[in-house]
Amino acid sequence: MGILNLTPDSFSDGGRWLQAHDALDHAAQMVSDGAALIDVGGESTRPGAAAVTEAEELDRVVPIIEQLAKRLDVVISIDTMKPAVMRAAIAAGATMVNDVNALREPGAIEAVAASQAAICLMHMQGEPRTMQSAPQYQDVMADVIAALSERIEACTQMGVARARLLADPGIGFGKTLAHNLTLLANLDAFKILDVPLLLGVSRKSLFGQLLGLKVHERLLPSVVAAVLAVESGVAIVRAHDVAETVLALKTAEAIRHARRES
Ligand code: YH5
Repeated sequence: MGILNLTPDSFSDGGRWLQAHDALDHAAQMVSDGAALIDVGGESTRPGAAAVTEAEELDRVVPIIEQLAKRLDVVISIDTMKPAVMRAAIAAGATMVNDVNALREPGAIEAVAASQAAICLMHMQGEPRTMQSAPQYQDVMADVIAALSERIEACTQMGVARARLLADPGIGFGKTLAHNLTLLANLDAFKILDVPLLLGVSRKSLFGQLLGLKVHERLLPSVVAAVLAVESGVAIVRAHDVAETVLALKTAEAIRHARRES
């Protein structure tokens, strides 16, 4: 899953048309590099980032999704917490909703229930603005699995087929470095949820904390973590650097395929 960020700082400030052109070019490049999905996001969930209004987010994502759906043979995912954005994105051609808030916003389950869109339910402790202030768990594995299980049940109770759901432990969303490492080291335990897993580690702060690297220096650890995640059973990895991630995953897959016992 290639990341297409449509926040204002993400593309050149050469006006709306140039920005849209750059975004579509970037998406086409990710597909050519091997992305099977493009995750379109118009709101920032970084700690301390400015809130984006619904109108602004719709303005950013809907025209791009329409163009992507017309031009590229790829699954389009919408990364949003807002029910109105989910509805508009699905109408524009998105077939997956990726919600870091796991459809907890009032009206969010209803917004996707009538569609056939796939839904990624991500775990987050707290809310984006404050989640990194003092993350606490009794048992991070048990707590995150229980919270995701509760969201899966909330969706199925509202008539969303379990076959449409994916789960994501939410690396960096209300977690310390130790919490993130525990989750990454025990991804196989999430199989108990009985839905495919999605994971986002690309360029995240845990690599800054662990290795002292700036955002632009985090390619190698991001790719290593992606390979380990897929080896632990993760179905989809969300990545900025699609070309490098795909090469690494293809290599790991070829080696795994040659195993004698599988
Ligand atoms: C995710 O894990 N993450 S947005 C801070 C960074 C780098 C990257 C500089 N949406 C996820 O990518 N959706 C985001 O440090 C997501 N899983 C799913 N399903 C945050 C992000 C990032 C944050």
